[in-house]
Amino acid sequence: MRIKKFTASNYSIALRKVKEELGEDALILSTRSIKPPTLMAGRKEATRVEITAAVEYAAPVVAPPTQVSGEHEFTLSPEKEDVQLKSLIFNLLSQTDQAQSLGLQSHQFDTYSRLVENGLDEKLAAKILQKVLEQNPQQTAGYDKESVMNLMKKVLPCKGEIDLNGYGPKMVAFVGPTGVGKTTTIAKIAAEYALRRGKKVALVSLDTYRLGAIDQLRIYGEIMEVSFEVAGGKEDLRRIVASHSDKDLILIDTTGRSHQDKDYSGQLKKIFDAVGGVEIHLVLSVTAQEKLFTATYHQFSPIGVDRVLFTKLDEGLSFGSLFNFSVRNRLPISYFTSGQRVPEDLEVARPDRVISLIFN
Ligand SMILES: Nc1nc2c(ncn2[C@@H]2O[C@H](COP(=O)(O)OP(=O)(O)OP(=O)(O)O)[C@@H](O)[C@H]2O)c(=O)[nH]1
Ligand SMILES: [Mg+2]
Repeated sequence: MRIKKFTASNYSIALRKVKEELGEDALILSTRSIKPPTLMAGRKEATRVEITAAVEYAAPVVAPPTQVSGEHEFTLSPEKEDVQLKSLIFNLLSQTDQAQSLGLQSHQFDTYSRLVENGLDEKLAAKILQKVLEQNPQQTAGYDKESVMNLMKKVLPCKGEIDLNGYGPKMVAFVGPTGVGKTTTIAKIAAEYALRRGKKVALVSLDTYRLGAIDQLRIYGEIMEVSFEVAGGKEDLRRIVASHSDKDLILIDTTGRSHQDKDYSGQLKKIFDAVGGVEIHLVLSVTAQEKLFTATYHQFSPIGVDRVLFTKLDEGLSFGSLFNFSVRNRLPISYFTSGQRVPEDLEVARPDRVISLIFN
């Protein structure tokens, strides 16, 4: 095993040096940026990057090693190799926490960086790249991105639009934190089914908690000429559902609550259990942190969350969290919303869209 550090003004150049000297099979152990220590003669010195790479003895070494300033080479004696290497890798890992040490090859580094920069979990990104490599060990940089995109599309669960039962009303409830866009999204979905597809739709609000919340959905109902009802509890909901047995779709709005409100999902569960067969869509805004996605999912999981719906794509900055969350929890995505316009800013979730959000 030969290990060497390469420094350059940017990652592409450093990576090119790695490939030129250690070959395509070089293993990236770590990367880091090196900040200049001082301002030199009034001119700001540029930040440099350092890549530590390794290659097996047998791997093709394209050019003989040249000692360029800032590059250090060290070869380990075979006897001590294992112990020293493990300790070296351990140190590098604890210093840099770079997922390249998870076995990625140099030509995968660009794709890996892009995924991680866009919020994909480092371990998940490394796993995907490793899988791609396993499937096609001969691959080179040119094919890398495309294979990764294809694999990501395959693993991302999307269930598409609400599937009507065909018999009796399909009931769908939307739960989630405050202000993520539950009510607005319901109005968009109601418009899609009632106005565009000519289906019979009823709107029900369980949101008696917040002043004005009922009016918000009531007004949408009036504009669309769709029935609107308010349910104060499970008896109300049972009665309302029975009186709308002719409908194709009943959309149920709920009050947004903080993830810290542990009792809330228990209360909702009792209400939904009273009618049975309610499909639950967890509504999350992509502007929130991934930690909040997880906390909210735990909050509502006692009800039995069936789908996740992501709002405010138009305000999102990175979309890897959306992929991480859906893949980790195997929770299919139903819709995306990307603006405040009703009904325009609604789309059925497709893996292609997520992948392009992450890569572009
Ligand atoms: N930019 C953007 N804003 C949105 C989107 N969806 C909803 N909003 C806005 O987010 C705000 C809150 O929307 P609501 O539908 O009231 O959210 P909610 O989840 O019902 O809120 P609570 O009932 O208070 O929990 C409104 O100003 C909406 O117009 C979206 O996709 N993008
Ligand atoms: Mg609301």
